[in-house]
Amino acid sequence: MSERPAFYITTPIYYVNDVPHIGHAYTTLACDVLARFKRLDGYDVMFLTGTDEHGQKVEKSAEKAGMPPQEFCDKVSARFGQLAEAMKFSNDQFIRTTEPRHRVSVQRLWQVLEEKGFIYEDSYAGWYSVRDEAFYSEDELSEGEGGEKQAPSGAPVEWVEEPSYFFRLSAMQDKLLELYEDQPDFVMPKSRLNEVRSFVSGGLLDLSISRTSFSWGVPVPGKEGHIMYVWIDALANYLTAVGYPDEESDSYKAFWPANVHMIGKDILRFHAVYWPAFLLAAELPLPHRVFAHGWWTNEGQKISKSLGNVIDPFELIESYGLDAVRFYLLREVPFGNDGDFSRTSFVQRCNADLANGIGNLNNRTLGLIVKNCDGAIPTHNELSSEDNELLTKTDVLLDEVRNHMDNQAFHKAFEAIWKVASDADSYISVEEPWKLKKTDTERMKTVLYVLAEVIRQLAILIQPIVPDAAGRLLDGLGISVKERSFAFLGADHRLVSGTTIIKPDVIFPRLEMPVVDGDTE
Ligand code: ME8
Repeated sequence: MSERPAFYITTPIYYVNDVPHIGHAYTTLACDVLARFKRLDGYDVMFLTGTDEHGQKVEKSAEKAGMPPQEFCDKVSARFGQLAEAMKFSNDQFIRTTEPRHRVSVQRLWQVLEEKGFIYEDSYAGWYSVRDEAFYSEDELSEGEGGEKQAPSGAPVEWVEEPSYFFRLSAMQDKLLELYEDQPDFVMPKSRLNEVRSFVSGGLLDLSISRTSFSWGVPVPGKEGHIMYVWIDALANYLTAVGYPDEESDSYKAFWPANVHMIGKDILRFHAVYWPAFLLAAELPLPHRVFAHGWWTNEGQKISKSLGNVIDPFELIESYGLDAVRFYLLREVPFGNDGDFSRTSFVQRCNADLANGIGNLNNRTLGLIVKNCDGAIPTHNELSSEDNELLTKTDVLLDEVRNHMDNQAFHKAFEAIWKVASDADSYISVEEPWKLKKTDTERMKTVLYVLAEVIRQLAILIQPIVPDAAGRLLDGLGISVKERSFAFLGADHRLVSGTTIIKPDVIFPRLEMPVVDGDTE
């Protein structure tokens, strides 16, 4: 087994009822940035994503597409695989709930819950939403515009009556409340923890965990006609991927329990109530954290297929380039809050922080080195207090960024990094190395050395966010691949004078403002 500390991070597994959109890309991107960050910081990372392929919603979508469910799942799941490639997600696994290993795992989990006395047979009579794949009690429903009943999410509900097995969720109330008390970081952000706590404090009903009115799911072991409720099936994917039910396997021992289950706020109850309840009942260790991020709207509107305003991540990458997409999504909105996607803010943000920011800094610095220092990292003379100040800010950046990343405060991590980039910009404006060529070449060399060193460290730090651009920056400075981990940050590893540099082509292209209806220009 690895000597390095382990870090296990998961995305929700996405329903294959529809093609991926920006919301799916967002969650997986957040995990990817964290996974890449942890790898560079010396961790043995397991980063899991995948697709949720059973249940009524998927069965109905397959029917609508006129395809057998498995064939339909194969087709849509492949599209999520393509998204992972296009976004350069570095996931270690892509799990599908129709895989045989998953059937073994979730059936075993069921048996354990049954052996421990948490499952009993009865029948369900109540409301169900296929879109949410969720049961709702009468008092959770509201009336839609036409007087029809609807779920809190706005999804339609239908009355269901069928034989069903139940999980004794009601018995878990106290244990769950204890969990939220003892492990206050179990649910983040804090506002979400309060939401969960108040839901659980209100009392829990037992949960229907098998269905009999359709057949697209994992069969309940030994109970003919019952398939598992899609959420017990789906949640168990996090265990399957690391080897459950083989609790002695290296990967289970290394990676379970998960460090972070990243989700959107829509599926908080499933992850922060049902999932720990299943695990507590099965006497399995609990994950350290469930982080529920906010919701994207598109130019102020809910993103939905019926409104025709779904943002296609493939199109965005095509239009703006991958680095810009990755940067914008995590920089624009404080992670955890809701966010509104707008092409204008996209272009403004990327031009200000990427093209004008780090891109311009690199362009100016390497341009001057090529022109005035024979294309090699210059030697520096004695450092001034301004030089030392900027270098020290850079040297201590990792600690601050790490702290933000450990709290999934991506926007704060980015802010800290870009603050140093902007300090470097102020430094170059004050020092004016282009003028020093004529007056003091030794000082010019020192200033350019300091700037190149700051760029080296910034480039190492932004690898998780904009991997392509960071790679080009580091190539330009002649930094070998093995010198790109965080172990090479700080004052112990400086740029080696004399290293040949290559001024790269544009690192962050300037983006065109979108043409808005009514614009005359
Ligand atoms: O819920 N803004 O799958 P799903 C931000 N299969 N994030 C969004 C978003 C938006 N507008 N739209 C979707 C399921 N997401 C289950 C999960 S896990 C054991 C099973 C993201 O395909 C966000 O992460 O409906 C949300 O939680 C997820 O997609 C829902 O994906």
